Amino acid sequence: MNAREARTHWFLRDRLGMFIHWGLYSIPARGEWVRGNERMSKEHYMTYFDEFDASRYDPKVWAKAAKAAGQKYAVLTTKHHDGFCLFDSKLTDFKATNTPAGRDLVREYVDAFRAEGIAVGLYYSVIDWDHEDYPGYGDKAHPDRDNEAAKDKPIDFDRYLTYMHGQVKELLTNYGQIDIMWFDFSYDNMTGEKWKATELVRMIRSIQPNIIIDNRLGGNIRAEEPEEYAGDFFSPEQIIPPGGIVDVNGHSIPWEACITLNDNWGYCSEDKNYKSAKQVIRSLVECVSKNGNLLLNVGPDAKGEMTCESLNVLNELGEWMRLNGDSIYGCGHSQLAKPEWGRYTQKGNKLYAHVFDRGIGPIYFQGLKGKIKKARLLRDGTELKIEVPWMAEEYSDISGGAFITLKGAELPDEMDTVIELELF
Ligand code: H79
Repeated sequence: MNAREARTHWFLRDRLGMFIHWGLYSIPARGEWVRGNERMSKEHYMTYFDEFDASRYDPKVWAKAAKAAGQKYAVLTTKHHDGFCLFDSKLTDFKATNTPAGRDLVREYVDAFRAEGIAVGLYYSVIDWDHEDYPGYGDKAHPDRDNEAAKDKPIDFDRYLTYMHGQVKELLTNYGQIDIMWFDFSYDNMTGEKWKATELVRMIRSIQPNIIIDNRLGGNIRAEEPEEYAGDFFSPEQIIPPGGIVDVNGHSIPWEACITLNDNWGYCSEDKNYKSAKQVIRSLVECVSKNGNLLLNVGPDAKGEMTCESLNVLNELGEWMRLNGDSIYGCGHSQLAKPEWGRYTQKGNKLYAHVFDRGIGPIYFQGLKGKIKKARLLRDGTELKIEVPWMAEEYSDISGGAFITLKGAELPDEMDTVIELELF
């Protein structure tokens, strides 16, 4: 087992995490890019700083919701692109401790999630629209991108890097063991050594030897010999990669799709385009069937509460996970071809058949004739019979396959009926 495999072992077993985007942008409630998208002035943005009170922020409630949903790890935006810090950084005044909230909100998050046994991840944006030494004018997304007044302002990017490295050091020194460092993100020439990424990653691993790091400092995690800063896992955003993620030799590498519940990461009061629990469950199954994880995002409101819509989805997800989690945790890709009625996940000799579309009649398992020792409904343990339907040989080629007949009471639940097959 190489070092990356050893570090990511728990992560690939746990499969499902909670992503949380929360910050000053939750007040205007038009998504986390509001300052950049609207080219908002610092002066205007400071009005949110002056009123941010986090009055209903209770991460113990978030942690309980995550736990009940079956989420085994979490990632919180400690600083997004706007540069505002939820933690008590000694290196800036632009932090939660100086708002009406008046406290270190990262500390409370770490304590609350750890208390529920949930692994703790920290999101940190290497992009920073607030720091005076981060390039603004001409940068494609920066609020000052076409602000003539910012055009000739000299910047000292090394000063920014010292700041950024210093904040990462604070985050990894002051809160005990941190399980995931989630950087966001490299683009164009802002990538790799532009961030002094090798130095950064060495510092991180010297403080937190077991931490896992995403692949967004740049580099090529899929290469034969990835850069030291290329990270431990690949992080596709808002997409489940069709063939999973493999390295240049075709071997699966750790990956995690980050997907938000509606169409924004940060709170957006008008965005009611939430995915259903059924979509979320099937997406999770899709990820696991390709050896991947799902990091599911919620955007709590300005006061710190998750939306009803999010909580409803998490509740339904949790109920399904409670009964069917055995087909997710510790599971991965099966060598069997994708079945026409759904997906497979597998853990050793336990094969999990996720029946999305049953239609009528028995379910057919290509290639499994004589190979199934026992079949049961995962949700309640009901034994299922393997039987050849009447006249089946005469109207289809069933060589090598097995049939399982479901009775009326065993009809699929709306989300995904899981059949556990114990193989010989
Ligand atoms: O935090 C969430 C998003 O806010 C953040 N990542 C997730 C987890 C994210 N924001 N944007 N993106 C990821 C991709 C955006 C890319 C673009 Fe651009 C922004 C394309 C054009 C503007 C920056 C400038 C990158 C390319 C040019």
